[in-house]
Amino acid sequence: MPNEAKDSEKIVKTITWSAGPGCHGGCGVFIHVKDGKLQKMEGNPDHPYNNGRLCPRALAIKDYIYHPDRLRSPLKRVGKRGENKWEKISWDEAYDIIEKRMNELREKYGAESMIFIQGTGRNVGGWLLLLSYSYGSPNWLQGGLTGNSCFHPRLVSMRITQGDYTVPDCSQFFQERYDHPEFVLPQCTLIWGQNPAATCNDGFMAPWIIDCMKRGTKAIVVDPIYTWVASKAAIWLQLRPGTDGALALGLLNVIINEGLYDKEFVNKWTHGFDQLKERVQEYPPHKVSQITWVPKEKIIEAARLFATSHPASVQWGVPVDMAAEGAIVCNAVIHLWTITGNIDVPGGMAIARMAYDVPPYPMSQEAIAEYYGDVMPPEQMRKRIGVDVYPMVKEFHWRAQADMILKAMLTGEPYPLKGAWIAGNNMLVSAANPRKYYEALNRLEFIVVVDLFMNPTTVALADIVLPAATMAERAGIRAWWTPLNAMQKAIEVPGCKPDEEICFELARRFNPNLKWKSLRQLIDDFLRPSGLNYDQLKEKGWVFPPKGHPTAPYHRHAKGLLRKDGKPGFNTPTGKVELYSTHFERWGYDPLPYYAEPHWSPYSTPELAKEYPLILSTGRRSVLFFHAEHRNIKSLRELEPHPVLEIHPDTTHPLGIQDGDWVWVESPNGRCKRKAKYFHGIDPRVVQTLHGWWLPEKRAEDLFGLWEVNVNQLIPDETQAKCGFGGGQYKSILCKVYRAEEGIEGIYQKESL
Ligand SMILES: Nc1nc2c(c(=O)[nH]1)N[C@H]1C(S)=C(S)[C@@H](COP(=O)(O)OP(=O)(O)OC[C@H]3O[C@@H](n4cnc5c(=O)[nH]c(N)nc54)[C@H](O)[C@@H]3O)O[C@H]1N2
Ligand SMILES: Nc1nc2c(c(=O)[nH]1)N[C@H]1C(S)=C(S)[C@@H](COP(=O)(O)OP(=O)(O)OC[C@H]3O[C@@H](n4cnc5c(=O)[nH]c(N)nc54)[C@H](O)[C@@H]3O)O[C@H]1N2
Ligand SMILES: [Mo]
Repeated sequence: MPNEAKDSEKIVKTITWSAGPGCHGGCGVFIHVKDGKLQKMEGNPDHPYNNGRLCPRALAIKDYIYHPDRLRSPLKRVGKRGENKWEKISWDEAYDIIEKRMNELREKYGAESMIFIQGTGRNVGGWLLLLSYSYGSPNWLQGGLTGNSCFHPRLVSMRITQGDYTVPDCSQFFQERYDHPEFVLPQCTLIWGQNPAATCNDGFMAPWIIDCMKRGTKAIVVDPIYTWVASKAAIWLQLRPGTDGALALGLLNVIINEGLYDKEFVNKWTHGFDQLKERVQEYPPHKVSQITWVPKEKIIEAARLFATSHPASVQWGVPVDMAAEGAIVCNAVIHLWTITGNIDVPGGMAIARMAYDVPPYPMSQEAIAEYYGDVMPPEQMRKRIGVDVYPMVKEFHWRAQADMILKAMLTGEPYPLKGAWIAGNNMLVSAANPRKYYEALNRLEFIVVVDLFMNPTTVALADIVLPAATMAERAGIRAWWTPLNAMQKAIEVPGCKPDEEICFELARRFNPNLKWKSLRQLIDDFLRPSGLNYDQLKEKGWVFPPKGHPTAPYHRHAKGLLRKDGKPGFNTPTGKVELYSTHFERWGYDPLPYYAEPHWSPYSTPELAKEYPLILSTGRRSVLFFHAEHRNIKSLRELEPHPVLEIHPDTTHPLGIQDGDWVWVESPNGRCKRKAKYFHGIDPRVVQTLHGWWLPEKRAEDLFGLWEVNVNQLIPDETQAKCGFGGGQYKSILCKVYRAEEGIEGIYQKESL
């Protein structure tokens, strides 16, 4: 019957976020459903975020959702940890066990003994916050990331120096995008340690940069690798990994000494220019060239192009955070766009606030107090690990400090930790020094892991595993900058539940006085500032804040739209962008930017460099994988079946290594296997490899070959910056490379498909 067939088919309009593509993005999509099953997902051409485009991971979503290995029932461990022996249990049973065990921990050791660990910015963190606060623990964090070295150094540095977060303006604040009359095309974009061909990071769709370049924006690329975008750039600055701070100070030196800065903006809206001018004299181009290996002439040329282009912007990536003293490097880069007058102007660095101030989850101490203030008493909040050591953690952040959590698990200081909830974080793959995490987490009495597949972390550590849902199985909202979107549920996969349902159910059990009686009530409450409820938003799909709204661009500092007191200026103590940071001064830190060498380098540890002569940068993203995800999706894996090491032929020849040979890559911290891949676009003194490798095709009992392929074993932990933000040495360590006698047994063979 044609009608019946039609009734069983539908097209659901939603956006992507989290499991499936895995990413931070918010691409508009149509999900085609037949008989309750997803048939395909395609880009929505009207959605202003992606305008119809999708990445290979989004296009492979059907293989992900209906993967035969997907978890479809809660599991209780019955063997020893790591033995991979499980019993299927019902959701009610799982909730009861969790409630009982976590209540025991709370009574015996205090709620703070339980830590709540998320991975990167998926649609998980906010729900974890709800759960941890309802249970009574302030120890919510992104696990394994030494120095919180992703996004948060940039986020916190921007809040401290300029009072707000900024992003390159690529017309993303308007439905009409590039055609909007107020938008101005950037003349130049400095693409700093970001690879737009592979990654969309932090609520920003990287192809927007390419859109602008196609329309005439010139690019300056700061990258040790000759990437696709470097090949299209006006200038490519091939720096030594980890020397970003020196390069930023060198560029500032040229711009200031040649008088190329925006004098009017600097005079009116910045604080401490004279002190900055004095500081950058320590970084003349010839000295910066020695540090960074970038020719002096190129530094000068880039500084001139950036400063004389109006408007101009900076699209930066995670290597900046991961430099030694990452937060300080962030400050130096912020000063580049500040002194050239590019803040809050069309085509420059647009101030990005959550659309309508609707948070995906509260992202400041004030917002947390507003939403959860009556959930957790202040004396409990003060137990958050890190607040008494790092003023930036106390005043400008809301999570526990990751390195101190690791230490606490191992030493019991400042107090013992006894349990962990891990959601959306394959820690044994993604953490720095994972063997230490393995030892530390194994000491905990009770661990719940919420994930979609078995992986090294679930097998090695979980006592209870809960099967999570993909983006297609979830309803909710998303406002990571703009627009404000409704997410709609298209399908259900029996046995799986979304993080929000799991966390809400347990939050209710741990705190019967929770002010929201249902998830819908909570979402409607979060949506309040927009004047819409969920049903109304769903009807519209997405909405932009209107012109003149404090969360819409431009020139808000001049109009008094940024500060709570309504005065013109930026949301900082001086009301200006602080080139000389009054907060840093108050905390006893250097208020001006400076350069610090990587933890290990040919210059900071010359003795070590004799044995480990190569510089290793890890974790350049592949468009096919999201961190440790997607190695089990055949259509993606067959395009990149093996973990490779990008290495210059001049480096391999003396070592007797040929293209395609298996090699060991080793640092003082550990070693892993890689397949050598000749690459001429890299300095012969540098090698690079992807992180995130584990081998789903291998035995779970062997943790899926984890200790053979995980490059994070080479990376030291506790290299955090002085202020606690930045310094994870993922992008610049020392290593040596030598032939491996054997490859990896049982590794995926493209030919055997
Ligand atoms: N497909 C995909 N997308 C992702 C992710 C993923 O795993 N897969 N991960 C997401 C997450 S959490 C993040 S943080 C972002 C990260 O994405 P990005 O911020 O783009 O960071 P990376 O891909 O690590 O590195 C970007 C570029 O920096 C270069 N680089 C390496 N070392 C250095 C250095 O020391 N200095 C400089 N200036 N450049 C360097 C690399 O060669 C690379 O081309 O991507 C997000 N998006
Ligand atoms: N060597 C090296 N290591 C790095 C980096 C690097 O550049 N180099 N980058 C670091 C950075 S920037 C980051 S942000 C971290 C990221 O590290 P993580 O965020 O820990 O990333 P994954 O290791 O992929 O773990 C994600 C897990 O979450 C599950 N998952 C996905 N979506 C959902 C969901 O919606 N709900 C739940 N419950 N689970 C979900 C996936 O199946 C997967 O097992 O890695 C860091 N590690
Ligand atoms: Mo990240």
